[in-house]
Amino acid sequence: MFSRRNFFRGASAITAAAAAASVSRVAMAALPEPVMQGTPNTMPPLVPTTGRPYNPVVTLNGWTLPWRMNDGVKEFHLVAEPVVREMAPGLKAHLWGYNGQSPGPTIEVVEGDRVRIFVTNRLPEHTSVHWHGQRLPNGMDGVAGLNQPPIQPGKTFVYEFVARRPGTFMYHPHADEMVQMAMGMMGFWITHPKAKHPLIEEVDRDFVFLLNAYDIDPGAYTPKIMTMLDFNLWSWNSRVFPGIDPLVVRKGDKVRIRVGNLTMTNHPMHLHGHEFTVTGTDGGPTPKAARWPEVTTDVAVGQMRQIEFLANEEGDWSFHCHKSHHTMNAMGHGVPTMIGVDHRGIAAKITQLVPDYMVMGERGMADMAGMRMPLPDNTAPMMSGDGPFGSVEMGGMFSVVKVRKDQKPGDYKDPGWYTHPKGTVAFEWAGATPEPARSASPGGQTMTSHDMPMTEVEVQVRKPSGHTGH
Ligand SMILES: [Cu+2]
Repeated sequence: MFSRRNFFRGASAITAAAAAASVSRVAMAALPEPVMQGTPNTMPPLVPTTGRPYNPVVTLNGWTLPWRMNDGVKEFHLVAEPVVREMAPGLKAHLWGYNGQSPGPTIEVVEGDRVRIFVTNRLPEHTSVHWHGQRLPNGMDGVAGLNQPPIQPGKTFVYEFVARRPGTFMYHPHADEMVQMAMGMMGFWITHPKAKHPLIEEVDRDFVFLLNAYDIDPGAYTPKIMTMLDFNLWSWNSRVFPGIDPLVVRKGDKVRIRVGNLTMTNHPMHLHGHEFTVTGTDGGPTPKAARWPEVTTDVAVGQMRQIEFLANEEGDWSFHCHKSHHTMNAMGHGVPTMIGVDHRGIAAKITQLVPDYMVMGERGMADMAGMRMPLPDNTAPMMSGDGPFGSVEMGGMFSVVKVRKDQKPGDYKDPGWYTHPKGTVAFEWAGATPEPARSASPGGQTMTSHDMPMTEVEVQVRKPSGHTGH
């Protein structure tokens, strides 16, 4: 149905043969050949050629791990290893991941499947894999020291269990996890229902990605692993805007987006142009009576949410984290608010002494997006992304849901920018501009004031420079 070669940008390292391979007697005792991925591009859905059928997901800037069937058992081979992940064009990070990328590949199985996962450790320290949300034997839960000895460098461990309940899950280490998750070790897991499920809708498009965050100094390549709150790269599947692919859908499609949060803070995920419902979590499908329409849903730390909507409004619709610091890249921090401070004249004088001097933020920060500042090598601009009307002034956790009526079923190719019908774009008013009405009241009068200063105090808005806690 899908042509792997011309479907998406770039070539896939996946060999279809690996997915379809059945196991010979000789190979039965051997490890499945690990399948590696060389590109951060969004790969086409991996339509199953063995095992029970299902409607596969699309991993944003990621891929699904092929498997082999071995006497009715689905066998996967994960390789934990250092990787170089392109987080956006021009920004490469030295991360730890699985099978060539961070995050690791998505694992897709069917409810009731017996699954065997070989995990080879090519990291410089021990690791383990926890299968977040799964019902499984306690000894397969992957907490090093508690459920199993750690997997030492160079060793391979085997995990085996039955995927008992359908849903949206993830995997990550439970060994030196502060370091290993800060370095990008994580992956998505989907268990598809084995038959029509009363609470699981069939959808036309099913996207998945993990929320993750890194602290990489501009010009550096390796994340700082001690950071608890003050990350400077807020990413989806270790990509930052404008490096995150659009979510391309056909008008009228039923769309599901599954999101898991492996950062250290919550992310209110916000979709423009459509309402959605949360149809499930890592705890399973949400009962119908407990669903309500939303346009933003918070994904707390360690949680997963699956949202669904009918894509019936054409256009290019923003989809992003609603924390505004999470939709910008490195350099968005430590800059004082200078709005309202008039630098005119001063900059010209300083420029005579320091030719590269630049005044930032006296009219807001939007100028930043248009500036071609001399950036250190290997840095994503703070706000960027060229849209059809100029810079989008975004970074980090931001992408676009592109709804098109002429997109073919199953086609994920980027259709380019939306062509707005005539008369449907906000435009500049050319007529007279009378004074707008303003409130005449100086403030609420519900209570009389007490102990207020005798003279009026006017405050300037300035963000605190120590910006922890966001
Ligand atoms: Cu966020």
